[in-house]
Amino acid sequence: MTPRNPAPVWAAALAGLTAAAVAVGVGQLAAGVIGGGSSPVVAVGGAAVDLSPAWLKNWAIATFGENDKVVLIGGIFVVIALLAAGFGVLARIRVGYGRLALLVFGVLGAWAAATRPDAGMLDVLPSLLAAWAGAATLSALFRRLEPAADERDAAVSGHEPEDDAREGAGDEAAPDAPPFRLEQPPVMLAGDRLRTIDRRRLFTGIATGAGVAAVTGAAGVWLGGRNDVAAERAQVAAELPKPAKPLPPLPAGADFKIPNLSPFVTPNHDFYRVDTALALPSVDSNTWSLKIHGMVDRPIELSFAELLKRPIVEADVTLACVSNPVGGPYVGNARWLGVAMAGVLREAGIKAGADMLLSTSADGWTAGTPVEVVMDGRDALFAFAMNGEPLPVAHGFPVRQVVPGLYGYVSATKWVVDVNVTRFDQERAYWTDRGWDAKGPIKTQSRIDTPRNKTKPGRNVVAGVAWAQTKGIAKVEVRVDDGPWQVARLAEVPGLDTWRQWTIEVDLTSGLHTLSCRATDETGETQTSHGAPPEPNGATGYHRVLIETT
Ligand SMILES: Nc1nc2c(c(=O)[nH]1)N[C@H]1C(S)=C(S)[C@@H](COP(=O)(O)O)O[C@H]1N2
Ligand SMILES: [Mo]
Repeated sequence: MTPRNPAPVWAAALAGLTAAAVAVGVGQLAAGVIGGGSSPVVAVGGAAVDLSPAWLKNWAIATFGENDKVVLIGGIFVVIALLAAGFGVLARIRVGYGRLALLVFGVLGAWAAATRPDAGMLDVLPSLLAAWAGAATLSALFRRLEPAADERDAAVSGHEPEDDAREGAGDEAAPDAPPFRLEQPPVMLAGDRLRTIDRRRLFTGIATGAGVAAVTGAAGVWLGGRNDVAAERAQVAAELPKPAKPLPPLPAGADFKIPNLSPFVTPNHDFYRVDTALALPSVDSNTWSLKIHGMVDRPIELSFAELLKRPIVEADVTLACVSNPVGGPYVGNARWLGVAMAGVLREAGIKAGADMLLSTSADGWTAGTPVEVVMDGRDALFAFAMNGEPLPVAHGFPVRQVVPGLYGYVSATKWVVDVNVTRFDQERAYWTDRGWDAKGPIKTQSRIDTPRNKTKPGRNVVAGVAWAQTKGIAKVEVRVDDGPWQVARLAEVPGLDTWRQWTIEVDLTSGLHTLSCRATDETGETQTSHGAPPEPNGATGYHRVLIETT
């Protein structure tokens, strides 16, 4: 179609970008004011996470690791920018088209926000307000792209009075605009294009838009930050209950303290994080509750205070992510405080035939855990503290599940609010619908932490960790190239549910060498040498590292 507005493409694209920036800023501000309501960008990102195919998600986790969310948000901004520039160019044909495109985008954002599992009624507002602000900005900027009134008269171009760009312009509407639509002969359009725009007016408009975007965006982020649960965490920290049977201190021999070897206890701030939450759920411990329902004799609802009045269990448990490749970083060990899941479930009374605990988080993520695993006596917990402090928000404040021996995706629900006692043949959990097995017992694994790439020839300390939660590690062996397997020295462990440090000294000649390790668990089973990717139920194979000695 022939552009009606004479503005050059670059100016129109800039106007579109500015409109989108204002839209994002206003959306952020609205989300901050509403509170808990996610910003349009986060809502769209969250929907993208849930709707994207499993292979794409797995690729993102494998490629970007814990930065996957940053990359996603960055990608969304790039897409928004490209679309917005396009909307601006579209608006040259008719400003109304550009506005309509922004509006459609806003409705999509509202839809994304409304269909988030933790959505409230108000969550559609930020996207709609954003679209409205973006459309208004686009109109205002396009008014500035029009030629000045005198030039317009001179060109006798029959500028149309109902042109969308002029709508609501008030002060800028041509006073003598004819109340009917003039047909524009093509020749006059050609004349239109010859007219130049007033760059000064355009740039002051864009600068104003950028200012509005920056101020609203920053205010929104600041307001959103006030919704965090730092105060509630501090309150929980002050009243952290004591375990009924405190664990003895960790054995001194649990940690070799070898440089570059993972410490036995992973500090909370170093603990790996894997979840689908783009914006961390802010769950207030004072209003949190946990519902146990479904195939039970007596449904239960527990407040945080009621949970903490139950016998408190302390347990050392190593969590592992099913997405962890062999040798990867998604494993961590902590000392947890929590309440035995089995006790709560026994009180509710699990009905015969139930074999699945479908737990749901505040943000709608789900995990399906076998009933028999949780009830078999292991330290399966509704945990509220990690290494002596309330759960960090990123790790599930106020309450998460911790189940020794199961990968996180089938057990470790953070921000848990609901447990439906049900059957595997009736319900499916989040990752089960995305190509991963319904049940995910952790596989025996071992990892070389040091050295990782370069070292000196001669005697070298090799060290790492190995894990076989609920079974325990009985042996770790290391070999250099195709040499004999040599048995490593094992650190002490407080129980069977944690990883175990190991170390060995080996002689390395100068040149390239491959170090491999393998673990044997206390049931006598050695991890398989068969290499398999994480999907669908956990990676297998020996960890190998290529070392250069110089
Ligand atoms: N609410 C919620 N809980 C969740 C997840 C999630 O995406 N959402 N991811 C699970 C997965 S896949 C793992 S491996 C563990 C990771 O726990 P961490 O982030 O505390 O290390 O949390 C589990 N709990
Ligand atoms: Mo995971």
